[in-house]
Amino acid sequence: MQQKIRACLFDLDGVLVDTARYHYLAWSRLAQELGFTFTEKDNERLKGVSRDASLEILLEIGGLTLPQEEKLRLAERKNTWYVESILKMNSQEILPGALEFLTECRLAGIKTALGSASKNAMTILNGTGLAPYFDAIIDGTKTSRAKPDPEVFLLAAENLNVLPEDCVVFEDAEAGIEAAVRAGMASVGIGSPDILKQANRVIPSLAEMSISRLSEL
Ligand code: B16
Ligand code: MG
Repeated sequence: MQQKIRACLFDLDGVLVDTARYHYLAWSRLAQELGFTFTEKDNERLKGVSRDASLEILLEIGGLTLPQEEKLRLAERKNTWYVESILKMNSQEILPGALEFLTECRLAGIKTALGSASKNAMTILNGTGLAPYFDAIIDGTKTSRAKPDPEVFLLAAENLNVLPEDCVVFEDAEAGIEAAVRAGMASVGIGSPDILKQANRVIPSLAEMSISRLSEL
């Protein structure tokens, strides 16, 4: 894959924690209020997608067209419910293998960064105790362009003072893998090889990853 890996960049939802179910609970509650059903299958379309873009998809599913002001109000309403859920998170919700691999990276001198679309990433990192494992944290409050734009990962590399070609991205969303490719970085998909086709390698979870496996990439 590359000569030397100097940094590992991690997506949050779907890689380090599973917050998709909290997003789903909040979006489906909003859909119910608006008078339609939002299914778990529909929720798949929102993974890795920004909050505003997620609302657009939800409204499209419900066949609704609303003024911008109303959309802002609805996104805020959904976020209030979502934040209620994530404020209750603790370290037990860290996905298998994540802490072990982050620890291994740091011991090996490989830098670590978060690269998430979420504007609530700090709440999640603080609640789960993950925050101290990162040398840089780039989230939705620091970026203006959503994945598949490479901005989030390029900013992370810049913050770490590492070249893009020396980074590996860990991502569960197709748009996130595309962002890594566009950033000129290697990528490891977490999930299904049928969906994450552009990744250099796909594994079911970080429990399948280690520094020695990283060097085999
Ligand atoms: P927020 P990631 C993404 O997180 C989620 O996968 C996506 O479902 C969500 O809409 C997005 O964050 C924005 O989240 O509403 O908290 O700003 O996978 O990029 O870590
Ligand atoms: Mg994700």
